[in-house]
Amino acid sequence: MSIDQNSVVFITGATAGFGAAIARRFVGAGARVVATGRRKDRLDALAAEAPGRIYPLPLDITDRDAIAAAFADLPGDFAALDVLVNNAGLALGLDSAESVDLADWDTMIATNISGLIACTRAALPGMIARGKGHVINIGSVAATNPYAGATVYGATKAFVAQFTRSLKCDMLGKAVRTTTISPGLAETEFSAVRFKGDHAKADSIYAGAEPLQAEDIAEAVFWAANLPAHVNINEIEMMPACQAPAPTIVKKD
Ligand code: NDP
Ligand code: 8X3
Repeated sequence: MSIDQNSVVFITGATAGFGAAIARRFVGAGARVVATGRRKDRLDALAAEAPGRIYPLPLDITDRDAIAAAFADLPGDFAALDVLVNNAGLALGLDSAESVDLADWDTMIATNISGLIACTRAALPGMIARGKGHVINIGSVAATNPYAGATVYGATKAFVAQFTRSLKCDMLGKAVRTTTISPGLAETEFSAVRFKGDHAKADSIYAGAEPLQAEDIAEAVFWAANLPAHVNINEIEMMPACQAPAPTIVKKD
């Protein structure tokens, strides 16, 4: 469907990284955006960039009741959602499975899986009733490329990819498209979150590399959304040129 001034896009995690860039990309094409996330000051600052086009809506997607209320109470101009971008998510730590803090695993599952499915469930009935919609989920190359310390993070993203594929089956004949965008190394606040504010450690992830930027992911999301309604992009996997899929590993001696 073509994205224009009549389009409404709901984005989770629009306070930073991909989500903020995705919001700017859609607003740049004339769309109205519901920008959500927990940090209200960031949402307000984003909304000030395009008065009247961005509705700042504080939302913690681990809160089921808050999700239901958020989708039910959208103001008129922002209520008829054409696109839901399930972007909010995180990785916590790189600890080995036997010593990981279970609370970190729980938080990743609550956000990357439970939050994403609840937002999807909330958006679908309206999209189906209006005869158009698109659910775009942010996955990760970690879904298919395992690495040490990403047991649960990678598994949550594998869930996202399979959920998106299965959702397409449910949506056949209902005019709702589903897409997974699976990025690799991208420079955002992701690593600072993963390392719990240790910016030196976070910066070392990107040092000497030329990672993807949030705008690269935003462009892919926008492209998939802006294609004609009969075209469904199932999945886009994208990496920076300096990254390659992981080889299998063999431990010797
Ligand atoms: P950032 O840390 O820069 O942004 C993450 C966003 O998620 C923030 O806006 C944050 O908002 C939001 N968020 C986190 N938890 C919650 C919550 N409980 N409720 C609502 N919003 C929440 O990271 P990225 O932009 O890089 O990450 C975006 C997505 O992309 C994630 O799903 C991540 O897993 C995925 N990804 C990232 C890659 C990378 O290398 N950067 C690569 C592949 C995938 P707030 O804190 O204000 O709530
Ligand atoms: C984020 C990319 O490789 O750090 O999903 O897991 S990676």
